Amino acid sequence: MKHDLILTAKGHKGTQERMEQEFALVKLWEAPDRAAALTAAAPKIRALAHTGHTKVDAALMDALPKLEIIANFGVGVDQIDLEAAKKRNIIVTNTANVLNDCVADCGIALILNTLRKFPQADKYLRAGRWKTDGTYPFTTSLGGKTLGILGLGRIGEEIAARAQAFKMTIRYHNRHKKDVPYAYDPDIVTLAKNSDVLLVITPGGAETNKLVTAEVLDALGPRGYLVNVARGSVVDQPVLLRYLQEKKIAGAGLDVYEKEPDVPPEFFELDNVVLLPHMASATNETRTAMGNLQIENLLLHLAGKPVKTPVT
Ligand code: NAP
Ligand code: 8YV
Repeated sequence: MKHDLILTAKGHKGTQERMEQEFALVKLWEAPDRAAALTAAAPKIRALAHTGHTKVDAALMDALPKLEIIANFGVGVDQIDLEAAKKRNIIVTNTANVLNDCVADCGIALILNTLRKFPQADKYLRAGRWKTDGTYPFTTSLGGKTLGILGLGRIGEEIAARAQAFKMTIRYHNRHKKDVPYAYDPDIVTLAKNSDVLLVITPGGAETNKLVTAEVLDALGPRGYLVNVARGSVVDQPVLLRYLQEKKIAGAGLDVYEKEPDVPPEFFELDNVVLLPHMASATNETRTAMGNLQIENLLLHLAGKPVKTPVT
């Protein structure tokens, strides 16, 4: 007999197809009356699969009193009320590690594209300006520059490994110093002061809300670059926009924003920013691996076994 599973939103196609085979699936987003669908499902639902960036809050957990596990599609769980889950003894799992390589690749691509301005140069050529205006203006090299990583965790360490191949020097700041061969800065302003590129890859949520302030960007300075592959919430976005407009920092590369998918159109007018639509883990291989891990965690728990990637 198939286990019951509630899925909160439409997500990765292959993962949903597998879920349809493995479970008796309740598709919450398709229900014309969400509250009625929850009431109908509540007596049988022990497991919930979440995808996307909508909230999984205490009210949703209370609507499903038999809930034992929330399995997230993604490593970041800032949209899930972890305190509320803990109080109700609900296990939360994420998709840690299987996306490290792709997200790290994206971080490096943003560093490369932001400093070298390849997307802007591509636009320049397509607009016929090579012929009319001559060669594209010189850009900035990576080799010999210092990369400051804010959040040297699983993904941060992969970014550090790759950046060294580009002959960058690595520094970092975490709340806790690690046993790694990189210089540690005790606070973010010092890290920014010591870096040519400041790359953010912490979790999102209340604890990291607007860690990157005007003071941090001042420390980075007019020759410094900001790259954010973490969450939009970690950076003070209106301040960042103003600093880019006023050229108080040299440039930025962004994969994440404060209110996705809304990106303030003022960013589109700037030549010193490279913008991606939150796609760091979005390859066929990695999204399939994320879905498989999400399902593995659900099946393990429902078979009475320990899950593979719990959020602690
Ligand atoms: P992780 O292994 O838990 O690493 C997070 C790092 O951030 C840790 O080293 C942690 O060290 C540090 N950190 C946490 N809070 C901090 C704070 N207040 N100040 C300074 N450092 C802090 O997580 P991960 O697997 O590398 O993933 C990191 C995040 O990347 C995810 O949570 C997610 O938000 C984001 N992400 C984005 C994408 C995307 O598509 N753009 C994809 C995947 C992940 P301490 O605990 O010592 O502070
Ligand atoms: C995905 C992510 O965009 O893992 C994360 O934290 O941000 C990305 O991998 C997202 O989780 C898909 O819902």
